[in-house]
Amino acid sequence: MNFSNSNALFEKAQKYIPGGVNSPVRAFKAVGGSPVFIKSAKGAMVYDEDGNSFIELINSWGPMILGHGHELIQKAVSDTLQHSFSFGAPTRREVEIAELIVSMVPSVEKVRMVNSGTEATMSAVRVARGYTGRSKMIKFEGCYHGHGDSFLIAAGSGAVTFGTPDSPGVTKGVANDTLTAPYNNLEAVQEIVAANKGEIAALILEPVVGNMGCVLPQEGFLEGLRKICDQEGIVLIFDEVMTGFRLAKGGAQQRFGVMPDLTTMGKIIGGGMPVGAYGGKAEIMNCVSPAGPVYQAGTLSGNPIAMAAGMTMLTYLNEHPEVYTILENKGQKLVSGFKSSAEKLGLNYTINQVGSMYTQFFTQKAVTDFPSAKSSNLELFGKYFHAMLNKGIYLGPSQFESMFLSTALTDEMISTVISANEESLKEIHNL
Ligand code: HOZ
Repeated sequence: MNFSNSNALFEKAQKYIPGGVNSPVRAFKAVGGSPVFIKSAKGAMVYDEDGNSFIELINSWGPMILGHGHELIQKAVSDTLQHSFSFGAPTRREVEIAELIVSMVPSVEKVRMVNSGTEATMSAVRVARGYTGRSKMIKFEGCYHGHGDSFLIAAGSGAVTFGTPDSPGVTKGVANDTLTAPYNNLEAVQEIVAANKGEIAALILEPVVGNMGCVLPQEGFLEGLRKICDQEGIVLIFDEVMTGFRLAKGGAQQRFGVMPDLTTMGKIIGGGMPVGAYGGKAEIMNCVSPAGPVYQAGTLSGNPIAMAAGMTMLTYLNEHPEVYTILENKGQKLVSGFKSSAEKLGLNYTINQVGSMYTQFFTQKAVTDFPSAKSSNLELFGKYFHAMLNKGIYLGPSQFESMFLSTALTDEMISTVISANEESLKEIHNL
């Protein structure tokens, strides 16, 4: 494949943009080589600046659950454009989307719209602190909750592959208030809570992790956390930026039947536009200004164009619950194809999958937490990534990411991906 236009753009980009990209994972540092510059996308296909086309499995890291350029969302956006772009004043659609979110996400009674998942998590923790009058927070090693200062401690996603999980610029004071526990380890959480009795405001986690690759909660883990939080008066926050509206209409909380106090949302909620949200129990959300004293605001929050895209996306998902069965089947079909190939080739890599999220880890260990995710052979992953790219399959350019499938991925495309995977495995293992 020829990538000369992408390479030239990257060369120029590095002159004007730090590292040549507006979000680190895109730079391909974790897999080597130079990033592909995307020109357009439709359905499950993306097209680059050199005229190459790819079946893609990241869907903008989650939002495009119905595939790219969905007609209904395009129409909603273009109709709304006729009425101008931003008012900085309340609109009817903000009320409608809030009502819809409350009806879809089981634990959410009130919701505030923001502009990204990062804003949502920063705000949710602030509210938890305001509500409890406590300062400390527990997060899990390898979970990523955006780039707010207090979350960049043992963070997953791009922060892992750049080898600086504790980012310079985060003060010791902030870092001291973030306590970290190993994922899927209830005992460790109990110990931290006991050692910091009465001081912990919030416990935040990805109920299914997407940011150390896809890692599932073990039986009883979420329930155990709920119990600890109830006993200790800690606000339990599920970061459902990735899992929300993806693993079920009501997200991971619906799928696993465990209710958090607060939920952070993003990605699908904006239909591809920059949107985030946080919501939860009315008693806690009533602390948010102007109802309460915890300040949080935004000129572009509830932006009409973004709300139109999000409302159309959520309405579609709400009215078409079969989407989740379709996605479940696609996920299972793809992963069982991968597993048969591995068996045929005498390989034994761990594949974690739940619904339309999956990661193939280049390790034989069961991946249940950050150390096991990090036992993956990253050099091999880089080779695999490029082998797949050259066969027209665009994956997330890091071992520590989940793939996200869309309804636009056809059975024929799934077969193509399975064959490309088998060929790529042969290639990287000289089989
Ligand atoms: N941090 C995102 C994935 N976990 C990547 C966002 C992007 O580069 O678009």
